Amino acid sequence: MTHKEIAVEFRGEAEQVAVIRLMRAAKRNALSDGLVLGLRDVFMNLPTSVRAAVVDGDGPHFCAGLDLSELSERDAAQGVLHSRMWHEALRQVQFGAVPVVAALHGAVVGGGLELASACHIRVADSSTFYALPEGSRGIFVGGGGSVRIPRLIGAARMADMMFTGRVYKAEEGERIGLSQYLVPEGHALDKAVELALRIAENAPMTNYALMHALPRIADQPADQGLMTEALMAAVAQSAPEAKFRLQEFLSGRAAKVSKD
Ligand code: 1HE
Repeated sequence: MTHKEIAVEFRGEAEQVAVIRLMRAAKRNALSDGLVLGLRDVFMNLPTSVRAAVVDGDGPHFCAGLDLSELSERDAAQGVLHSRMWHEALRQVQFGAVPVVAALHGAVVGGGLELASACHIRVADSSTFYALPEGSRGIFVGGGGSVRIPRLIGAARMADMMFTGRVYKAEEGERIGLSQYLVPEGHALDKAVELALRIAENAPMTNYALMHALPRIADQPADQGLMTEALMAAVAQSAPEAKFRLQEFLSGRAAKVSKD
């Protein structure tokens, strides 16, 4: 599946990592409807060789959010459908086939932050800044931001960003949980690919559990979460690959945990 504003390239000896890059730098990778649908299609049609993905943005900014030039004469019903289109596209990112690492730099704003927050890991370089300018544009988030962003930083911080136009710089973003990694300017893609290659080595059922069970367990009441955890743990450990990996450790052939 190809799209004129999305480049897809593969990394790793077995092409196990897909790098998916927004290619609309002249418009700061603003997400037009076509681009949102293109992202959905790319994530739905990744080759079976792919075990992890990276999302990147061409040019100095990751993504300027919704393409504001398209936000014109929508009525309420069209607005609902538009938001639901974003939800479906970003569902394919969060609950698609493989874990996704976002390589952030420059502006990660509005719908760009909604896209980043649908990814499983965020790596930011020091040029990154985060904002939710919806508040000052007279609109609300519509790409899943009100669900996903509070789970990263809390509803109070998200409300502050929208009430006051607060912009978080890269270091603050890492401190409050917008990114899990902070790297020097220009190094986000390399770090994201390194992490994706590492993720691609995991047993598929482990990655599946982290993508599909963990966020649902986190949303369940504790008692139900513990039951779901037990079921997921039993499924994961019964996979042949899990048995093989445990044997490798017990016979001294697998890497130990190391702090270096
Ligand atoms: C755009 C967009 C856009 C840039 N839609 N065209 N998002 C925002 O409110 C953020 C709006 N953008 C900005 O604040 C700035 O553009 C940036 C901080 C991201 C980058 O600044 P800069 O100086 O590098 O670029 P620029 O000169 O502002 O923009 C370059 C071009 O991109 C220019 O077009 P040109 O034809 O004059 O060259 C801009 O108009 C265009 N551009 N951002 C359309 N967002 C599911 S609901 C989600 C709701 C939201 O995401 S609301 C938040 C929208």
